[in-house]
Amino acid sequence: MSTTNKPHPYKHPAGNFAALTTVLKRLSENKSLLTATPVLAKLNKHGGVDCPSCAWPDPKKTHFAEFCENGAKAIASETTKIRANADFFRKYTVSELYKKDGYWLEQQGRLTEPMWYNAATDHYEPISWQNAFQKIAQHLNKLPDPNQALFYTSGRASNESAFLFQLFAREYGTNNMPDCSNMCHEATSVALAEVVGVGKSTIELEDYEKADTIFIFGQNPGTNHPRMLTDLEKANQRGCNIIAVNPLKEAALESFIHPQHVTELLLQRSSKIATQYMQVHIGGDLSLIKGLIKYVLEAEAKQPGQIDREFIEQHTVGFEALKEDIENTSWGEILSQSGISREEIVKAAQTYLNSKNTIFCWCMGVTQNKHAVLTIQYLVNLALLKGNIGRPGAGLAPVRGHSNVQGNRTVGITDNPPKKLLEGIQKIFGFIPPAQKGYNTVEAMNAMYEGKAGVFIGLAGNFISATPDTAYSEAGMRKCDLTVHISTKPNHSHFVTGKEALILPCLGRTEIDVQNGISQQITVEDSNCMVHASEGHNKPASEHLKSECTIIAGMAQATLPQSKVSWDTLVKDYSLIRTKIAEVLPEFANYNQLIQQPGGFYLRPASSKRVWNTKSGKAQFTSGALPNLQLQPGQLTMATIRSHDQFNTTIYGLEDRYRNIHGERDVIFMHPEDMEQRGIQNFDRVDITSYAPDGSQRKVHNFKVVPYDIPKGCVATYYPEANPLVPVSSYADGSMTPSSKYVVVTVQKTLHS
Ligand SMILES: Nc1nc2c(c(=O)[nH]1)N[C@H]1C(S)=C(S)[C@@H](COP(=O)(O)OP(=O)(O)OC[C@H]3O[C@@H](n4cnc5c(=O)[nH]c(N)nc54)[C@H](O)[C@@H]3O)O[C@H]1N2
Ligand SMILES: Nc1nc2c(c(=O)[nH]1)N[C@H]1C(S)=C(S)[C@@H](COP(=O)(O)OP(=O)(O)OC[C@H]3O[C@@H](n4cnc5c(=O)[nH]c(N)nc54)[C@H](O)[C@@H]3O)O[C@H]1N2
Ligand code: SF4
Ligand SMILES: [Mo]
Repeated sequence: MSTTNKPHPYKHPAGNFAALTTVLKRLSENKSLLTATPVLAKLNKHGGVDCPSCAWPDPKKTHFAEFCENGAKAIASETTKIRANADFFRKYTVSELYKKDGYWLEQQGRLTEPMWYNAATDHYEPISWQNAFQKIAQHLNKLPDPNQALFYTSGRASNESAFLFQLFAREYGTNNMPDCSNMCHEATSVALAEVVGVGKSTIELEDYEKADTIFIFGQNPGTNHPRMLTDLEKANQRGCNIIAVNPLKEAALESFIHPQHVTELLLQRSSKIATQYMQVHIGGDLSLIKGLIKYVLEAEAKQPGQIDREFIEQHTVGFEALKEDIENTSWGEILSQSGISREEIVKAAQTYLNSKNTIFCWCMGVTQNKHAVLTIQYLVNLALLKGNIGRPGAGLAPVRGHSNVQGNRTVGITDNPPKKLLEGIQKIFGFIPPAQKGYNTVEAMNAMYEGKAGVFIGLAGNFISATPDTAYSEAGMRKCDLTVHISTKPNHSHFVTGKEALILPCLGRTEIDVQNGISQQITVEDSNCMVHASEGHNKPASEHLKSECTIIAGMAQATLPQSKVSWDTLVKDYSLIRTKIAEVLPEFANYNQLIQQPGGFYLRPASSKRVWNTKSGKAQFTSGALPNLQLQPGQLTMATIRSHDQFNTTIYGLEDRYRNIHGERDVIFMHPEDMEQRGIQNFDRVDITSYAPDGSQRKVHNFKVVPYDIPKGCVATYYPEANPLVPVSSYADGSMTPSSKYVVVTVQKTLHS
């Protein structure tokens, strides 16, 4: 290894005092100490606000401070005192704002009133709510085909607003409902639906207390689900094995000091997290899992009784085909594709064999990959071998991202609606919803680019920065006649306008939402299928804001004067929306009563009861060949990842503490030997070229090289800065999840003229 290009790993345990000082810094930058503190005091507690950041579940018994550093950053950001008001939009042209980065935009504060883009002046100008709704109605009613409209949703939206949004889209006549889930856990939803019947976690939070082994594939919980560290810390302390599978050494998967535990802090007493860390090659998880299964089957052949034969016989199909597939997969292929030694694989497989109850967690490192669906199905194979689904302390745990991404899908945000949803809508609302599949995110991007989409409406989210292939995404958006964004803060998508554009500012989750004189609750579903209420108490950022629900009702009423939906009645009392959800989807029976109990209620998926709603009526073992991951000489595989100071495309700050990055985001993490081979020194600047499956190339410039503990041949960059490199044509087979964690690239030193 080079002596000059040594990685500089973060030497401290995660959490620690730094978490506290960062929170104070963000509160002060947003001038939100007074507005955020009361929210934080009740965050994730009954009667308070559900954290709008990630989807990690709340414990049944909540503590004094039930939030983490990144939850606090989200609250500081939403409760900011700074305003992006009409003066702000008068000051800057849209062309100027287009050039600003995500960090700058985030610092401009909360939106305050509806704005319309005037192409003649290149400025956004105030518009009344009524005129905004009329413009949307005119554009939608002008389209020759309702399938030329796109209704995008991000997982920030509540069950209530998501339900109304899909109702509006379907009554208008389309299933074009791309959502952030398409770029996120869609591969999970598709994979699990096929093999266990439902695309959701089969475990509850308490199961972490009963597991003997927890696998964590492709997830960085210290940043993205920080309260998970508390559960992992406890698990480790009682002797549970924690096996992390991640190409990057992530500091927070190694050790942790709970920032809210005074003794831990004062004594600097850190806890270990991972008991085994496998630095898999990017894209190599499938081969690694095949290796684990191979060892398990070899051990079983030598000494029968180690796998759960009874479970396999009673509950599954496809075991013999899997056995044959594994026999035909050589150790050579497994070791070379995974980049993990046989000893390491055997160690992990032996741990698995020795443990009674195992939980399998996974996140974006697994889902954002061309062979993601098959990889997840192999994780299920591994679980099924020992009957690790549907009993305490064991199960499948896809860890969701956005706080209500799971709920949005449950209440009907999907381009591919199930029959029972359509039947329910028809029965309860008396119109025939369209049955034809709509566009997912990649299909929506293509439709825009090909000029087949006239109107884009985004309920939360930041489509342009979140989608792959930024230049392509922007070119498509600009071809629309009208683009509409329902948002809380300015983001890049607002400044990539259609011929006309609107920004409709809405209440955030922390704010009081009074309808008909009564403060309303909204509901969300967390990663473990618990549905609970959230209620804001802060004064709205501006008197002109409307709630998401009333904005959707306003658009619907203007567009569909003959609507069968009593929009006015529903948005005066959100409990009536919940009643309608329960009428359409019977699993929500007693919805309004159940959310009044602390913690809410559990939408138990059938798979957790070993009821398999699959084609065969059984859990399904899957078999499939390893992909060809052979690269051309000089090429590397690149994953695009999140820093500690961002929530998706919202950039709170420029630090990535656990990876020792400060004050910038255009960086590329590289193995020192890969640097040396290319004559690259620490912190040199490089251009990165990506290679799409169709042969096209994309380029970004001037990224700073940081030596890092990452396998040779692998590099990592931040999302969304590296999104211009992610080809729209590269996505997961079966789910069309963009391959944001598997981009083929080369790097060249930037030539300065
Ligand atoms: N603070 C904060 N919290 C968040 C978010 C945020 O942006 N900020 N985003 C939310 C959302 S929407 C989501 S979906 C989640 C995302 O949560 P994560 O999935 O944890 O996020 P990422 O940073 O995208 O990637 C996770 C990990 O995948 C690893 N990885 C990359 N390629 C591979 C691979 O081929 N195999 C394996 N095994 N690992 C790989 C990376 O090294 C990284 O540690 O977090 C949610 N929570
Ligand atoms: N290269 C690459 N691309 C990726 C990923 C990756 O790992 N790599 N990850 C993908 C994943 S997992 C996801 S989930 C997507 C995220 O994609 P999106 O969900 O589209 O993006 P966000 O950045 O979460 O959207 C943030 C915006 O939502 C608005 N907002 C915030 N709170 C509220 C609210 O309460 N109501 C309303 N109406 N608006 C609000 C704000 O204006 C903010 O700018 O990105 C995907 N893109
Ligand atoms: S773990 Fe996620 S949901 Fe919980 S407080 Fe932190 S960011 Fe919010
Ligand atoms: Mo996500």
